[in-house]
Amino acid sequence: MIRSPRFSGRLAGAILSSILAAALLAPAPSSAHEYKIGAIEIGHPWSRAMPTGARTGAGYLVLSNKGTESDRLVAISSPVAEQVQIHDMAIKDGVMTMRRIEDGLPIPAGAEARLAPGGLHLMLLGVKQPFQEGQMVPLELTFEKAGAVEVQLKVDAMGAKGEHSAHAQ
Ligand SMILES: [Cu+2]
Repeated sequence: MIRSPRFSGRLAGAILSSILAAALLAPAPSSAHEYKIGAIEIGHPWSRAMPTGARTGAGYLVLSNKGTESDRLVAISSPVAEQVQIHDMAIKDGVMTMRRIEDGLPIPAGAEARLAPGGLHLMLLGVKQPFQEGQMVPLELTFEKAGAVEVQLKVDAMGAKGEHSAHAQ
C-alpha cells in the first residue's frame, strides 16, 4: 500500500489531537502518596471537596498490615475537625445506612482494610472550614501496635469517586 506522506501526516495529526482531547477530558489523576508506621502501610489518603456550609467530611485510604501480628486502628484525630470516627455503610432494607465502628478497625496480619466511597470510611465531624479541592488535610492515625502517624488527606473534586485513587505504582 502506498501512502502519501501528506496523508500519514494528517492521520498522525488526527490521532495526536484525539489523544490530546482524551487527556483534556479525563479527570486529572491525583498523585498517589504513601505513609508507613511499623508494619502498617497507609496508601493514598484522600477526601472530597465539601459544599459551602458543610461540617462533615469523609476520609478514604488503604491500610495494609505487612507484619505477622494483627493490629488495629484505634484512634483518629485532625486539627481541622472536632472528631474523627470510623464508619461503615451498608444497604439495609433498600436504604443506605451508616454505622459507627466503636472499638477500632482490626487489620489482620497480611491483610488490608480499604476505606473507600460506599463502604468503610473515616468521618470528620465538626469541620471548621469546608475542604477545598487541592487542599491537604492533616490526620493523625493511632494503631494499637504500630503507634501514631500523621498523614495528609488529598482533597479531590466534590464528585470524585476514587477510581483514579488506586495506586499508580
Ligand atoms: Cu460516615
